[in-house]
Amino acid sequence: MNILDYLKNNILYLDGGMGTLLQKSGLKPGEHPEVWNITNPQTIQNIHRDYFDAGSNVVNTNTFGANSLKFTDDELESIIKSAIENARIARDTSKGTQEKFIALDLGPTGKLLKPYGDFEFEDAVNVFKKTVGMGVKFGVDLVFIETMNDSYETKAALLAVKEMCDLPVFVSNAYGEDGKLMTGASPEAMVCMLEGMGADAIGLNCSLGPRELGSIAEKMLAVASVPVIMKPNAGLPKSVDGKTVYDVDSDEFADALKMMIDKGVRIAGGCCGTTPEYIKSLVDKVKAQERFEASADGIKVENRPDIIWEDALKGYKDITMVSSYTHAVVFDKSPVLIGERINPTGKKRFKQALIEGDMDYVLTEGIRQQEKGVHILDVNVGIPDIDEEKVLSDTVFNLQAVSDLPLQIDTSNPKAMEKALRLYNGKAMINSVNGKKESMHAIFPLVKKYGGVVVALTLDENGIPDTIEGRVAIARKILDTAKVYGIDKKDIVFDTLAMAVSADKDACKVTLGALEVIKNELGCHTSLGVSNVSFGLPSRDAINSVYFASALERGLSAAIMNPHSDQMMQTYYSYMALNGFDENFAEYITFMEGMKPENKPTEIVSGDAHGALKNAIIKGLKDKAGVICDELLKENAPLEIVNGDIIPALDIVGRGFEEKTVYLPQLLMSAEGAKCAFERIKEHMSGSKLDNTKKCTFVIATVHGDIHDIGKNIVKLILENYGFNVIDLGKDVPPEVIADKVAETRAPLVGLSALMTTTVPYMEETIKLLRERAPWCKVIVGGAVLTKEYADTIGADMYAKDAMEAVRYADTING
Ligand code: B1M
Repeated sequence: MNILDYLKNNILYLDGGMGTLLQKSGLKPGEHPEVWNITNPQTIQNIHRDYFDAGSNVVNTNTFGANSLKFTDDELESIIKSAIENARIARDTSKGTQEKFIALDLGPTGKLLKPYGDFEFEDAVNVFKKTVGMGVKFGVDLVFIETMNDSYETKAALLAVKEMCDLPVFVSNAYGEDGKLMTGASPEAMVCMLEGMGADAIGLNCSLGPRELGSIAEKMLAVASVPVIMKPNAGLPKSVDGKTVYDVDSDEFADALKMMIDKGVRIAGGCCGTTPEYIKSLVDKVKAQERFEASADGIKVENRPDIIWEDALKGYKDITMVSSYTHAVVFDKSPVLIGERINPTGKKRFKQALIEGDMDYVLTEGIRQQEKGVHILDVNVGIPDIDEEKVLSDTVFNLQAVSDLPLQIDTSNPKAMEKALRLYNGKAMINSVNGKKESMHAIFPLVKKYGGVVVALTLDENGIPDTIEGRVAIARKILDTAKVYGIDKKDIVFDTLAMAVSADKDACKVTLGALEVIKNELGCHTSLGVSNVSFGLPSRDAINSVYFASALERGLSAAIMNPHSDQMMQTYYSYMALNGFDENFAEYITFMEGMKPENKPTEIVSGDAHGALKNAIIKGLKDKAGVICDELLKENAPLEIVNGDIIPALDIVGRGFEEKTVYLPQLLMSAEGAKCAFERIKEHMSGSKLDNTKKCTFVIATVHGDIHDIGKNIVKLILENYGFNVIDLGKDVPPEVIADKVAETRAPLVGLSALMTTTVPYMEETIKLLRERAPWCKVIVGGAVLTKEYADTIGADMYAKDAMEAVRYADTING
């Protein structure tokens, strides 16, 4: 039986932890568990069989880390072949009588994708494709993508599966305590993107216990039309006598998970710390659930989970939503604002920026619109003689690094559209399709493959109808054709085309009339490029804002508009307040207060270069950070820029990260911005030593486990400028490497940097080792997490708050 057919009437039980059991069987730290498929097949078969015997319907092959980054092609092929064979033997020899399926397990590559890391998106797709191709060759029933904590890598994996086979595919992510993925995605954003791309089931696994993951699963249940998966850990890990133990036993685990099954979870199993005992307990409890329960009027009614869940499968959610790498934007009753400013039409400076490749100019336009309160950014880079495929995908790629808003990809070039959709990290709005056959046949396959909400223009081969009926008829035709491509009505938003009213006095009536019919009779969402209505007229904002209000009253769902127009924004906030979407008029009041001249935020002007540098770092505009830093260096001392601008900007981002208003991708982009500024400072200082005496050797490193090296690099630069011979061992440096180097060079000075509470213990370990192996050396420690008191506790000779303190102390040792 196909697993998806089985799911229609049944709850599906997964297996539990594999790593935990392998460790018990002797797997050593650092050893690849996947190799055990070949070297210890019996052990792997026994684990799979125990899960099948416990009642699991699905076991995941022991291929979590089986990919071409870790293994050669030949090794990979034999690992995957034996992994599937082991699962098959277990299935054939299990005494369990339930339906049984084998899933090819696909875990993360362990690399961070660009722009946050150095791994190309397409390289990630290819790595996954290789594993999937082999899995398909040796025969599995489905593919199970799991434990991904980055939405972008998840997309790469799902795309790879879709491009390699037609097998069912389940996707499960690892959420943190904040209810988000490491790179910031909310559960709703993940459902939005993955459902759009055609995942057959979506859920969460690992990281936390069943109770902690419950609230995240509920968020998924509220928006997912496909079955929701839950595969938690056996609670939270604790270290007891040097061993990792989990704090939730099988009984408690099963109770908590059964409660979630009652709420709608349809696919359940376990992750780290869980064993066949946990799965058995879960299966027994759900199956033992009383078949009859008292109803409100005292009559016993049948309560069979398998039947209840047939209803749940009909749990189609008619929700139109798009997403970015962090969140989903839902088309609901309150209107969605789509910023129109990333568009060269009629903008000389913008065109020039596109031609010159001035990406920061384009990105700034996006950031400014986000600050004005739009929910989605339209991205159009179409000018003649430009390589639109490249420029559009570069813009989409870079915009995602500085803004977390969903994007509306706006091009009439299907190739450029596909390239941009492919590397978009979420479910985009697609602008646009129209009623022409050619357009529908070019765009709908893209919507189906990559997911998206497509803007459908009510025009076709015969042009734009000048009647309401004509435009609605095209809308019907578009809906019918979309259905043939398997595209749901909820993923189409109709644009009934705002025409210049100066050229046709009835333009407004027809557009808004068609909009109303489409909204009320076809039950579809609508969108309008409102500003078009005033083309050719003076004081365009006046017409635009009244038109906008009329459209909203007739049911407009989304407006493509200029958020820098105060009149348009006033209309929006007034509409929100008048229609009960703005509790206590809070947003309205904030907006109106902000409009008073005395309360307008000071724009960062070129004269205020310090503010501009901070802003560029905070926003992650690295090229800009470099250019402004160059400007500042003309009149400011390098260390003043470091201490007065760069560090405070990073502190602001760091605070945001702590308060969960900034996510790792943004943190990374800010770090890049800071590094760019720092590079300029370095260049500026090269050749202009502050002290020309030759001084002693100074070994410097960021300690083991810590990759924060901006501070360490600053200290290094200043030390070099004061004449020290600095040997930089880099970041994440193990204690032995540092001790070896100091012993080898007989350096009298060592500098250690650490930025995290979790890595300071390695600093202590390093100092201990230095005391044994290089007792002559003096150790200076620094880094935001340290204090003088702590430095004393771990046995350092000196705590330096900043680079200059390090230099001053080092000078005393140099003699
Ligand atoms: Co992360 N990070 N980060 N981070 N990061 C912090 C440190 C954090 C405080 C942010 C926060 O939550 N508020 C937090 C640590 C929390 C804690 O330990 N309690 C944190 C975290 C949690 C993480 C990750 C775990 C996030 C994640 O993956 N979920 C991850 C860690 C990965 C790892 O290390 N294993 C991570 C990653 C990153 C980025 C890669 C994105 C990036 C680093 C890029 C890089 O360095 N190449 C980054 C950044 C930029 C920061 C913040 C925002 C800024 C750090 C910085 O560069 N400051 C930081 C928050 C903050 O500090 N406000 C944060 C500027 C720098 C010049 O200052 O290094 O203190 P600092 O150096 C100063 C002085 O301290 C002194 O002189 C320098 C100049 O004045 N000094 C010395 C430093 N070393 C010295 C040595 C000396 C003498 C003086 O003698 C030898």
